[in-house]
Amino acid sequence: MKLKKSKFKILLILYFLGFSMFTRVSGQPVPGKDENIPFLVTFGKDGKTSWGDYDFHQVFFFSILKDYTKPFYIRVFDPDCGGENDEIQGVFDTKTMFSVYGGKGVDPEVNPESRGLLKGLNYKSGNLLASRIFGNEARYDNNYYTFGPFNPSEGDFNTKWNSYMFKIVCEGISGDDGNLYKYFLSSDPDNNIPIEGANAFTYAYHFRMWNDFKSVSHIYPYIDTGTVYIRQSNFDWDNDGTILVVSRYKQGIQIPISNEDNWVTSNIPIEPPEVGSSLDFQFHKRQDELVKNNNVVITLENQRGDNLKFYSSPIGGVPIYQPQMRVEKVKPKK
Ligand SMILES: [Ca+2]
Ligand SMILES: [Ca+2]
Ligand SMILES: [Ca+2]
Repeated sequence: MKLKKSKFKILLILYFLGFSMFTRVSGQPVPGKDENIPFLVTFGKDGKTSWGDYDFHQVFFFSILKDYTKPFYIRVFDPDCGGENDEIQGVFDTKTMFSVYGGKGVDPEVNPESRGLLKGLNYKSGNLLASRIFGNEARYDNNYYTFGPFNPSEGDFNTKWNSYMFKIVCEGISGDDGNLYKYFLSSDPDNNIPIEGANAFTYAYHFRMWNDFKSVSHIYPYIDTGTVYIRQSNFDWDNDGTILVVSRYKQGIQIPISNEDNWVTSNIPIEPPEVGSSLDFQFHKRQDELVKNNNVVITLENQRGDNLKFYSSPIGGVPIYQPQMRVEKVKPKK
């Protein structure tokens, strides 16, 4: 009887663990809570690519479940380039434009050009809902600017995810400094109030590493059905320590890293237990010498050349390595 009770308890715990993993609400801050990334980064278009931004723009998507029908806001933290947080080159003379898009043409699953991966393609597809250019503005330094209100039905509806898609494009339209910023999807214009079931994702993650030895940053790509291997590309990693890939199945495989102003790519095999879950790309800083102000870009594609999404709130939760999966794999079939 006692055994039965404890078994039931374990099942109950497992059920709620699984349940909370899928309904957990933390996709609102970008970078996400589990990512431990200090800032997103976009340089003015006159910057040098050796400072860590190869295309001077960054595209992020927000998905909002159909059930949510109230207005929402996109809050940008430190949208200006000057004062605190930002990376100065000479003097602060950079202008950055943030633009919010909705409507047809936004959904990156239907319209690959919307992903913003290739120069010259129309990553500004969709209806422009709001836009603002920021220079060196003390008012928004270390502070929020709020876009909105937006109506969820102004988005591009995606049936598979039962969600409306929105897009925010950040462009360094002039100057050469690095604009560091963050986003928060909120139901309130003045506070960061998460929206249940919402998430954020990008296809080309441009971010800043911490300026300390101890902090490990993470990004969480989702492995969709049919993935056999993925091809990773990392840019301008400044030879800063190691990048490890961890999953339910992988204890931690080290991938080749870039140094200064170069891309390094490699293939990573995907095993069946990893499909339908997230991978954990871990960014460990080198320990002998502190690499400061390291900006880096990561993109992934599958064996068909289709790009993978990095979710701010990992789908299925943060993957934890489960050694028994390896044992099961090598067990001979009866
Ligand atoms: Ca400058
Ligand atoms: Ca900034
Ligand atoms: Ca760098």
